[in-house]
Amino acid sequence: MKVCDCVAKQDRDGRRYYLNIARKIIVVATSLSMSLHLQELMKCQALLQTAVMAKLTSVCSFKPEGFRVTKDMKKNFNDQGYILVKGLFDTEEMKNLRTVFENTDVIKDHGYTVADGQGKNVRMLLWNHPGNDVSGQISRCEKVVNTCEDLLGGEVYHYHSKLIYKDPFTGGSFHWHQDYGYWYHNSCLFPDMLTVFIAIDRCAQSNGCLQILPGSHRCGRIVHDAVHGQTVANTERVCAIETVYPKAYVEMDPGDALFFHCNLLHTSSGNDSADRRWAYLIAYNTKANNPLVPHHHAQYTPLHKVPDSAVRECTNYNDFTGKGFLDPTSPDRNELLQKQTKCEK
Ligand SMILES: O=C(O)CCC(=O)C(=O)O
Repeated sequence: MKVCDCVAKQDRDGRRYYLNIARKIIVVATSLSMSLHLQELMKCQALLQTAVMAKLTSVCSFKPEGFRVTKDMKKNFNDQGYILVKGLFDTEEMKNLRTVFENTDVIKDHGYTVADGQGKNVRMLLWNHPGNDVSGQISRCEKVVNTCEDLLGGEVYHYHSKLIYKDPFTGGSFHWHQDYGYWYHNSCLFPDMLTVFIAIDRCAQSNGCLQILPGSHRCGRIVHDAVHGQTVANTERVCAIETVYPKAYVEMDPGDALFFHCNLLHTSSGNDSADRRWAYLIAYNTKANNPLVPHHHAQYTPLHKVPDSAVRECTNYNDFTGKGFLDPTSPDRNELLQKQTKCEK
């Protein structure tokens, strides 16, 4: 039997059993230097990779009238650890958000860079409170906050937000991690937290879109270590989990939003393309999970929700009062970043 046949068969007849056999055959064939055609081996590996790639199944489209989390969406979130809402923000809303980051000095004033250990740079700005500019309206608008509350089952507050900007060719990667791998150390006792990843630019495999292991949140928090300035999930564990919950690429259009559980394993590659990849990430915690000890992110602070129309109507692009940026010019910066490396995002 050809190795490829074996891989193809696993696709038809049952994912894990045949997949493991195929993997073993490749390893054994390689180690015994069997007269396996190189082409055959490569074809086999390509098939294997396609075979283990998961499809995104927890996907819905935003409908402006009375958008709420349905039973199915909640079940999908519980089973898969995420829901992808296509078109949560429209072109006009995204244009309004872009104005904040593109037409002001906010990135120059508050942005900072962390090397990813692979020759590229992760660049971001981070703030702890929503504020009143367009980005604040987004993190307080009902279609986002109500969705988080329905998914987590209780009142939420803004834990922090980030702009992550992966520049063409130089934008860095994020190693495999769970957000709760960081937040656990902030004395948040329960994994009742989530992140909303909003695509500002098209996010594709070529420019370093998010990659997730759907369902992996059910494994609970796994051990993380500090590697290359990031908090990284144990590699062997991630590999093992990947055989059970194969990887999916989360390709998104501007305005799409991924709501994902804080124990969902995720990563993203560097940007190897000429296309910018900017994303706005908002982290929410539940009121009932207020961190035991105050730290560098927000303690419970009531969130003043705004109607969805506020995002489009907002004309505040540059008054950032009260946002509490992580200050890259502060003398405490190194200490802050070290802290961040250890236990925050
Ligand atoms: O923006 C990305 O590609 C990933 C960001 C991320 O994983 C995070 O901030 O937790």
